[in-house]
Amino acid sequence: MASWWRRTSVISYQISRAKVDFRGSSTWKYHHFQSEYSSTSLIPRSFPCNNKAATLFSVERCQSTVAGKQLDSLHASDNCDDENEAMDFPGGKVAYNFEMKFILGSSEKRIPCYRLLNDDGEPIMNTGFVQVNKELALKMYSDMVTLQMMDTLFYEAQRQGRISFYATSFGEEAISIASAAALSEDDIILPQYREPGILLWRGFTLQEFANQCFGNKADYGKGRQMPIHYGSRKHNYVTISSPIATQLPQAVGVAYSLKMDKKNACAVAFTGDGGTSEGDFHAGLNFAAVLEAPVIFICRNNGWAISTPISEQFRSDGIVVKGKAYGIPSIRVDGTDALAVYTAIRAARDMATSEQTPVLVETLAYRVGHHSSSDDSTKYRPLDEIDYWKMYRNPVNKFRKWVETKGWWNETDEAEFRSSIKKQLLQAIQVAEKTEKPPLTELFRDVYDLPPSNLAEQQKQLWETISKYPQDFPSDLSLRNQVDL
Ligand SMILES: Cc1ncc(C[n+]2csc(CCOP(=O)(O)OP(=O)(O)O)c2C)c(N)n1
Ligand SMILES: [Mg+2]
Repeated sequence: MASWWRRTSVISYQISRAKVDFRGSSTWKYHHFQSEYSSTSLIPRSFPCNNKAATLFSVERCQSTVAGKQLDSLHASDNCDDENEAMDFPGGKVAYNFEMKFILGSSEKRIPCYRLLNDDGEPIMNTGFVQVNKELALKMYSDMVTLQMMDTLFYEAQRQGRISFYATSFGEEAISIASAAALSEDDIILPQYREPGILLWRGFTLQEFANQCFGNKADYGKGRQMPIHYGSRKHNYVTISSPIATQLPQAVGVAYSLKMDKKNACAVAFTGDGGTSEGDFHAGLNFAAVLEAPVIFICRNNGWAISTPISEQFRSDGIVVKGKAYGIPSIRVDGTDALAVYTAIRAARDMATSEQTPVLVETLAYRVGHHSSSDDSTKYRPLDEIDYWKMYRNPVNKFRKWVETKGWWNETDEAEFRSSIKKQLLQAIQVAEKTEKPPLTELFRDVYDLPPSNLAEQQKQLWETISKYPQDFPSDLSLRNQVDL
């Protein structure tokens, strides 16, 4: 083939692959490109080269990067077809088209949604899924019930003014619980905020949840975060940060680090549909694809970002199609179907770890609760829509029907379990509420090595205010351990 660069005979890629030791133990390969350009006028103006200049690109990457493969295929295409049929271009050959055709912004047929159970919890015939044994199924079911009950009681505690804020997972319980069941505990979770089910699955106790929400001295965040901003090093669960989508590019860094250390683990980043409108979502997916980072992006499409419906969020067919744009394998799953989520996340994890690739999973499950305790969703969406999802597409009821049909659970088990969890929750709330708040000095610690003068000034002002108006502050506020900043 007389390809574009061959015809000009001006660019020669010298690709040498050398084995190098990267950080001592692991053997890596890297591409070393040298491009030499002549001064011929046939070089397209846009091509970034200097006359006769030898430009050296040295890119250090794992052997199997997409860029490497693309360059290989570009080389291999030397021997093929007519230059009139296809353009050799960095990234691969592109066929010519003589009919002007715009790619449509949307297709009539939407990407289908993978599911295994129908709305009555009955398995759909002829669908294969990873077998879930009794022990696993019951842990999945009982954790979903626990999560639902925790949400109910903590939400009530917020309405009673005992905690300042809360957000429930109602309608989306299957997503976090079934994902957790499918993952390894070594996988590092970077949550958005509606995924406490993962922590619950991994053994974070009801007392630990309550301590965080009450911001007492047993809270690992020392009471400095809003309620529900959990984090646990022990459980590989990165502390939630309020700004939406910041966790997504961070997850790629985590995944890339796991890749460099050759760990059999992946990063798992959650986002909501609203989070996908942030630049961080796009930067994260693109970085992940290019770096072949083992990260699973799980987008909980629940139809709403507070009061913004998805019709005002994007005009694409949801989120799943965006994976393709970034070169990431993607799937859409029924988020109310615990078995489908479990099966899909198991497969996504296998791909991510064995093929070292990012994967995008879009789950569809309506946000049945209000956005948070600061929201009243009946102001912007119809009640019957909420009721429909609550009654007929309830992930917990659906999974219960399945475990009951299997003969693994019955009415008595249900009643006993709920009563036991309710007692544990009430106890956890009482203990957390009675536990002393962290010393106020903690407010000023852990951020700066040497605290700046404005922080010292703020601390001084706070002490003065509390001394002057003690009646306006909780009596258990501890000023002990006050330190000079
Ligand atoms: C960068 C940023 N912008 C705005 C907000 C305010 N905010 C908090 S939650 C939220 C909606 C997020 O919706 P979505 O990602 O769909 O998650 P969901 O609440 O539906 O689970 C917004 C806009 C924020 N926290 N951070
Ligand atoms: Mg949403």
